[in-house]
Amino acid sequence: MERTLILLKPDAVERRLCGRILTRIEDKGLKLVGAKLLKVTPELSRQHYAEHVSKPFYPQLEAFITAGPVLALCVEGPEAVRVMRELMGKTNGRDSAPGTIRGDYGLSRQMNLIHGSDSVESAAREMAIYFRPEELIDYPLSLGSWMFADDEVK
Ligand code: IDP
Ligand code: MG
Repeated sequence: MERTLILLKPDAVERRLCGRILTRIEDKGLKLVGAKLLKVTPELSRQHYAEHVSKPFYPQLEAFITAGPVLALCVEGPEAVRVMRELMGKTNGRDSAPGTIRGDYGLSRQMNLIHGSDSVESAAREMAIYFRPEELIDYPLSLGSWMFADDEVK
């Protein structure tokens, strides 16, 4: 079972798309284990986007991600990291397939609504940035046994 860090970015909050995006995550069968509305500070942005800090587009990215609140989520499921990246679509909304979140709701490379960790290692690093361990809730879903068979989870 995997967990991944999701951010519904300031454009998603501003455009009031959080409910629709969350519905897609729930509909897929992923389980919500953490949720928090917060404002990303420049320092938090540099920590989160460490791999991009030296890139030419970083100042614009920081201005965007700190411009309003984000909804930080931690979701759990089999191969949750890859499953979420596929639900999200490609980075640029113009290149994302219809049916994906970025493909259905946007046209932008920067204002692409949602962040999802790109590997299990990134997920662990990013979850620790946004959530204290006690803010991630372990609980069984009563219909969990109807979502996938036991032998499908590594
Ligand atoms: P990802 O979110 O699909 O993993 P990354 O390449 O890791 O994409 O970029 C992180 C975020 O930085 C993107 O989601 C997008 O908001 C922003 N971004 C990426 N490339 C550019 C760019 O060339 N100009 C402006 N913003 C960008
Ligand atoms: Mg990335």
